[in-house]
Amino acid sequence: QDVLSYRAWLQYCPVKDEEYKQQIEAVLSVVTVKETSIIIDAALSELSLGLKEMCAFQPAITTQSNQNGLHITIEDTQGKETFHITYDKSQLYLSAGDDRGVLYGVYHLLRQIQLKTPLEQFGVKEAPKNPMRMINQWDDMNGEVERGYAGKSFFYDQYQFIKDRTRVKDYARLLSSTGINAISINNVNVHENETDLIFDRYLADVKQTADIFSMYGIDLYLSINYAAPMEKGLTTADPLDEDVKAFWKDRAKVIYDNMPHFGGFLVKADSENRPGPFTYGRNHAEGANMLAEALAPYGGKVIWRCFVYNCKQDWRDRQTDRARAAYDHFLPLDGEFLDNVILQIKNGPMDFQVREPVSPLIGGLEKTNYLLEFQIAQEYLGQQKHLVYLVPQWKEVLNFDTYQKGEDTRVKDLVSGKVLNQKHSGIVSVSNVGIDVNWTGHLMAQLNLYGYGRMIWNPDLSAEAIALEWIKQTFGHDEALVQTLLNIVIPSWETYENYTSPLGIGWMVNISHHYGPNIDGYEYDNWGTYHFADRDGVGVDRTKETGSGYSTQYHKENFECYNDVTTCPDELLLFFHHVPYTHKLHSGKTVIQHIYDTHFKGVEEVEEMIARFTTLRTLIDDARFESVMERLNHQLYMAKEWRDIVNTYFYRKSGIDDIHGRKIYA
Ligand code: GCW
Repeated sequence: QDVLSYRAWLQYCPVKDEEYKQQIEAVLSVVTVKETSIIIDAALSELSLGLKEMCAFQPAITTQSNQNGLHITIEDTQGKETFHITYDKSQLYLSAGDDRGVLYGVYHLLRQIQLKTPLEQFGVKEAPKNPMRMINQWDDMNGEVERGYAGKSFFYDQYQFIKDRTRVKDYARLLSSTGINAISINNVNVHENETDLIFDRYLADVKQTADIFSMYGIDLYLSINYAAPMEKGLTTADPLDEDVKAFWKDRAKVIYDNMPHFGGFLVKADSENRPGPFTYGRNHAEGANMLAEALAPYGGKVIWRCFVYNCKQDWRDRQTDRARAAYDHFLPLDGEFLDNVILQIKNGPMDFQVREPVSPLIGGLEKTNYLLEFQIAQEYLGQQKHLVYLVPQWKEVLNFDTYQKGEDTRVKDLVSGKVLNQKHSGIVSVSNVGIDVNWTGHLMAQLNLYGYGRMIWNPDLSAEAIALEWIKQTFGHDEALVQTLLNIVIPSWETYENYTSPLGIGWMVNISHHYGPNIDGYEYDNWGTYHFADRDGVGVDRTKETGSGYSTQYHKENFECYNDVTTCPDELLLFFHHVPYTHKLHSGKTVIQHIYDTHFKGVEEVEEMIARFTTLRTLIDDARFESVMERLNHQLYMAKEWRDIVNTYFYRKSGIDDIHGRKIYA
């Protein structure tokens, strides 16, 4: 059963329907393809593997076009990474824009067979919505994964690359099957040893890894240490210093001489104690452009993170608002970045909380390339011990209307480059994998990895459609099973929100490891993450008139909506306003009653999740069933902890009873 967990959604289980199998064999036993490339080779071996496993035959690959079967062609005019499949009189035609398009087309065919789609419905025309579809690993070379909840790294151990690269290759297969085309392989926090990834010590290993990923159409990037020149003997890392510029130009040459297909650098600078241009009195455009100039001759890119804020804020300081930081730092630099610099912007202004407004930088920047950053790892969302399906959350972000160019200027169209015509654009996310056999610790967290790739390929796929695909490929087609699992995953984000921090306020977690409830965990610390609960009320005033003015970073329509306590959506109320516990929500409930109700409800929903999952005992193999069940039981235990701690905390602050008289530990 470990095999099933390991294979994730590429299980290629034997097709039992004989008739279907024969139909597949009739059209796929011969594959005609004239072009070759390493990517096409990878696509063909994946096709052979899939067909062998599912239908017990292997296709004959030929260059002769007068054969029956699958015909693969490349039409440059079609656009990069696109594919077009037609089915006609027992012939299949796959015409692709380039070899990546061939790979994605082949994965599409394999997915359809796994989904038992009738051949007549194989026809499709696909183009990815987002040009860059990236994954960030937060793996350290000592073998740890920062915010890793699925065991250690399968890239590194004890400051060496792990020699057996099977895992890396299978990861590349999983990612490319969902359309991912870029990856950074080390943590954005670059420590001493990782600084050497761009030096002789590790370059050969990096190249070997890059070669594996490029077979699957995935460009490799490295996170770099902005102070690397100083680790290597220079006295400064000042981006305007000539020796520093020469240092990076020399590094770029060495890297690209070794790896012409290298993607570029990912940089976390002046963020959470990492070095950056601020140390030298330079701004972030100066800092990023210097690197961009070094990489430009080779077509390399600099991905520059906007997660810049004062992490040493004193809780006594009521002026500074962390939520404002990214916009305040980067909006004034709009238009100053070179065209191979791409900013990377977290989806919210804080840090991957269960509920945040959309970062106003998206919708703010006009003349800058950028990527939207999500986190698949559930750092603040139950750390892959809780079942939380993230696609519904991400889709809310993508569908958010920024009003940048008037009504209907949605995030999904901005980040895809469609509205502003940036040279580079797309979406990136922090990975959730580790060396655990099932990749993600919680088996159900595989859905978030799968869903991320599918959603950024096509943001108009519904969360249900994506989950359905994953469930069938992972657990099979039994109708009761499929429906039950769908009913479990779809509301799970809301359930998690119900039993954790209410109404958009966020945090309330234990310090540093971020797991489990601790309402005042961050309240009297630095880091800028406060809820300001007192005996009368709770929430952060971010309005223009009396608060931090964060609300003014949005365009008029959103500004007015958020800034006014009467129009601010309930789910974000405490993010924008400090209100009394007796404040009435749009739902008609008071804030305090909402807190009690959602917390009791959240626990009940987890109980229901367990009841539903229990009905699947005979429909899922024991190993996978038990592993999920164990985590669900833990989730229930934690949900109760959250419920009781949150309810007790706010009861003690407010002294207001639950109108339903349920048990609160006064
Ligand atoms: O959320 C914080 C995490 C850090 C992380 C940082 C970041 C890699 O707690 O672990 O560092 O975000 O995104 O840089």
